[in-house]
Amino acid sequence: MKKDLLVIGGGGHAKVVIDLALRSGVWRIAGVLDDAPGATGRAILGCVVLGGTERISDYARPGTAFVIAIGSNAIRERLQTTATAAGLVAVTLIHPSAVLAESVRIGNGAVVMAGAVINSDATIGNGVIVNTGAVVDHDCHLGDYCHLAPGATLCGSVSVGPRTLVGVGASVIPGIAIGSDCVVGAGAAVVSHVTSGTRVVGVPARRANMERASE
Ligand code: JB2
Repeated sequence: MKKDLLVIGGGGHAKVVIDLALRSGVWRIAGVLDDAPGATGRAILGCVVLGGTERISDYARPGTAFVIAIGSNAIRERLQTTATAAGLVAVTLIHPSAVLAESVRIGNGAVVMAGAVINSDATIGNGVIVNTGAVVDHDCHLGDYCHLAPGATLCGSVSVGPRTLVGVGASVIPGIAIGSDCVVGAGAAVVSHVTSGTRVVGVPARRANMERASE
């Protein structure tokens, strides 16, 4: 029998997460919660937005499975922390076409999208997004609520701090440490360590203004 899954967030990322959950054959979408004005009653891939997160206790009992389907690392962290504190259980979703080595350890509420590859002894934190076609090589560590955007590549033994975004198509050479709350710009080639709270762009990647952060 399929199990109920509550999806929190109702934008573009939610479409991908809902497809992933349904594809597993394990989950039935119990509903979507989204705080956007006017979202209630809308359907996303046939799944109805029940209301906003302020009404989470109306829709979920302790033990209810949920996933945060929002790309913003900070919002995903806040909502996963709140829902977990309320007794809900964050589930991890892995697309059947993703390839994960047996020794990979992966946290609660993480999602691994189609075509991603995660190699031996990599550790993936809670609430992480390993997006479509991203590569995480051996011994990498992704801190909680990171987002590895589509096509990003981490070579071996790279560490990425909590809430850091590695942008679409970016590459990171082996052994690099990227701090927390960083942004690595789209297509960047990271060849030296990145201090927490900074944004780097370009080839080779250099420090830039945080205000222009984007995937
Ligand atoms: O506090 C919140 C909240 N803040 C934003 N609570 C709840 N329940 N929902 C919240 N949201 C909702 O997240 C917004 O109402 C909106 O429905 C959704 C964000 O949608 P958007 O399509 O703007 O972004 P996304 O997070 O679904 O997707 C982004 O990240 C993905 C990883 C996009 O950049 C995608 O292109 C990207 N693939």
